[in-house]
Amino acid sequence: MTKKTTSKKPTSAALQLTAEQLKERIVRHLHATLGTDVNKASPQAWWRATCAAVNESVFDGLRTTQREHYEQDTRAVHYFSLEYLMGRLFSNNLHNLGLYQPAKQALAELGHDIAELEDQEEDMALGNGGLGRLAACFIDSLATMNLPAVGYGIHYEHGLFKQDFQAGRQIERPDSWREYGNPWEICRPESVQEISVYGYVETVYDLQGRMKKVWHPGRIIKGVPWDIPVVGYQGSSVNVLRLWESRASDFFNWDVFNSGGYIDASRENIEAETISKVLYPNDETEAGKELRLIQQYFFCSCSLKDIIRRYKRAHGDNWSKFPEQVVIQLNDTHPAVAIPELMRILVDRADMHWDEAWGICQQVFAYTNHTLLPEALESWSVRMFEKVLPRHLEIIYEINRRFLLEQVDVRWPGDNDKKRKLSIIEEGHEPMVRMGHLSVVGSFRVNGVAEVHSKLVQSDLFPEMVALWPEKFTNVTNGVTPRRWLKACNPRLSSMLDRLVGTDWPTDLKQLSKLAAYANDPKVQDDFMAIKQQNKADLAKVIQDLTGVAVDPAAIFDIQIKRLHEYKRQHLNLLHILALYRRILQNPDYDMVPRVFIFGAKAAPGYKLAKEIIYAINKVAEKINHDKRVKDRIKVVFMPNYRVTLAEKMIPAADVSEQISTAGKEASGTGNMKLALNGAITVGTLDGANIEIAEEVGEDNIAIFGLTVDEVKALRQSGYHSRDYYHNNPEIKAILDWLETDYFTPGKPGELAAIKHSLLEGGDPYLVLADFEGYQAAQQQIDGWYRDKAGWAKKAIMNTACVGKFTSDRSIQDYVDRVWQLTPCKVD
Ligand code: TH1
Repeated sequence: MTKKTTSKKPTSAALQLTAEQLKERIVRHLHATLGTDVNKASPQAWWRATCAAVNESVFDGLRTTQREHYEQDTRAVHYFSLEYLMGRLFSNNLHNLGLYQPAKQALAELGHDIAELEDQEEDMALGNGGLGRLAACFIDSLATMNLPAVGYGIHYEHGLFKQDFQAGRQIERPDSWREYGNPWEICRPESVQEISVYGYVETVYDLQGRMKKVWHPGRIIKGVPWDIPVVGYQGSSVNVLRLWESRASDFFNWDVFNSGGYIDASRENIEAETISKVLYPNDETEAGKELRLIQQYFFCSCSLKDIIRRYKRAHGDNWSKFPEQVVIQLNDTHPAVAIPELMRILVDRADMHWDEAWGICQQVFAYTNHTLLPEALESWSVRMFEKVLPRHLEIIYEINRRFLLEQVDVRWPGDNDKKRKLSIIEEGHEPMVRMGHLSVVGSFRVNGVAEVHSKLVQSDLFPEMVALWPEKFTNVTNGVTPRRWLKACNPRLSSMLDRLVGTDWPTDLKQLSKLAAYANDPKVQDDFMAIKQQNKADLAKVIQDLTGVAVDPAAIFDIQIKRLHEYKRQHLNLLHILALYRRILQNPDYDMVPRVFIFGAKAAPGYKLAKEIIYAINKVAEKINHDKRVKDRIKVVFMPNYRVTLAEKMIPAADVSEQISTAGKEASGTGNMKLALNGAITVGTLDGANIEIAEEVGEDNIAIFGLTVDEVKALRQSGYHSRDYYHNNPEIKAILDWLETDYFTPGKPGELAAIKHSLLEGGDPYLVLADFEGYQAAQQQIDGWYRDKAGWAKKAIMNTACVGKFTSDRSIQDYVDRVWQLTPCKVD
């Protein structure tokens, strides 16, 4: 059981605001903040004036919360993440403040549609996918549960690229989310930090003859903090997301500037500003680029200094309480350089003994692993590390030396294989720093993000570390915030739930289980499916607008939304679509429930095959959508520029949720939770959190298929030959051969051949062909289920009813209990 840490009753003054008062505020800001007038204000100005009106309440909450945390001198969690995928904040903040309805009314009375104003906001897309969106859900839950927390990250000038399709191919355009300023952020010049990079280390001796290391940096960079208030649900705390922007240090440039080096000075400016210029667009691939390491170090160093400044304000130079007050959660290994940085600050700057400093570090850091994919496991060449952070490399060597001597050699005396495997430094032609190893050694807790994933982290990734420190390892299954992913994005279903299970579900999602009692009730079934139908009609309009394709809301809406990656197997989905299409061509009366296959996915700009898969889906879509013989039984649409805002429109309209990764590859998934919560039925493998979703909803309410983790391992061990499936299954053979013809790309045969080649010559690394048969059977099952209207409604209702476990409030409570040991701090 999770303890309840949220307040039930609205407490904030904001909640008592009337539409009339809001109107006054909006018009006042239109005049005083925007410098315009009701008669000539643009929708953009109206939106900004409304944001300013809302901010009066937000800032109230922020001040109160910060005062309370200061006075209570609370222990706080500091979430370190290179990514925060926030999406829009307008309706989120209104909902959480209980101001959505009053604002809607106020704007209507002023002649404006709130939905139109919502569209004025750019998505804040400072993340790639699941990992960044998880961080956003977590800070929402932290504020809602009144837990003292600060999110730290980078204030990227350009978030994730925007995606267009040109002749079916992905084109990237830069994202400029704050080109004209962002109403939610506050610059805090008073909290600027300076950080160093490059240079060399000098060994000196003090008067007592003690050796000291002095780092002479080659470059100093300024970090400017931008605070984004994070509004808890129903007038609870307002926490902060603090994002650092890099600037050239004034101090460093003046002498160059004054000696006539204007150009040199501006080059240094440009280089310094490059650090926070753009988010790396790779999801789960590590590129090893110097700028990425500097980004990581920049935000970790700024954030640590910020934490220490705040700690010293309360405790002076007495470090003994530091581990009681501060816990730092590392969102994957991306911020792992914070570990040697804290050591440097304590040992070099605060003159602390190594052992004492290391004792503090090991009580402060906790590490979340989000992936087992080898290409995502970060390692930095020692050479580059030494160039960028020479002192930190020395510190890592010392951490490693002591670890190998005091832990590994004590446990496995003289075992050099163990030392080689466990060393933070990977030896070889190009020696590397392994950030995963560093994170485990430097943290007091390590968690995976779903039960099966946490088991694999322990058995496959770090088995020896588990032998050394079994109590370090734990699991925290991911979750999503029901405020954004049900209440705000699906208002129709939300009102129905309010009526049936009461209004506590947004902060107590297990309340949804009361819905199960109605699963067989014909009236509830009709209402539930009528809402789904309306949401589908809304999405159909969006599809028409964005792609020009007309789709029928009566068809099954089958949705796969996630980053494009071979392991997520969008191409398995494509092969099944091709199989259906071929069956229709071979048998014009082929009986199937009409289905709309809807994709949303961005490919990393340098990921060739991912881009080929997008192209193939677009070309196949074009052909099928125009083929009269299909008689609208299949439509295929690829939504351009998939992002949080589009997800909010797609998820409430989904009948079927595609979660079809190769077992063992998707650490958790979180889209799977959002879709099930909104009444979609999962077609999925026994991978990541799908396994736990299946446990919750029961096998009647989910279509599971495919190899299990153990079967995948066994098949690989016995030797997987994808060609056997090609030769033994005529449907597979026909489909793959089809892709090589010019059927989908007239006059250009071979344009879609990359998929076939990766599955055959490439050896099919993600076992697409091995799972094809099971997948098509699961899809057949879905088709059968959908024909029974009442039966389908029951399954859909059961999905919503049974996924209460997957609220991010439960994840956060698990972190509190298993990792952070925090107590809520009530704010009135
Ligand atoms: C994702 C995982 O793939 C996904 O399964 C999980 O639900 C999500 O994290 C949240 O835990 C990851 N995203 C990234 C992004 C980068 C590197 C590693 C991962 S793992 C850049």
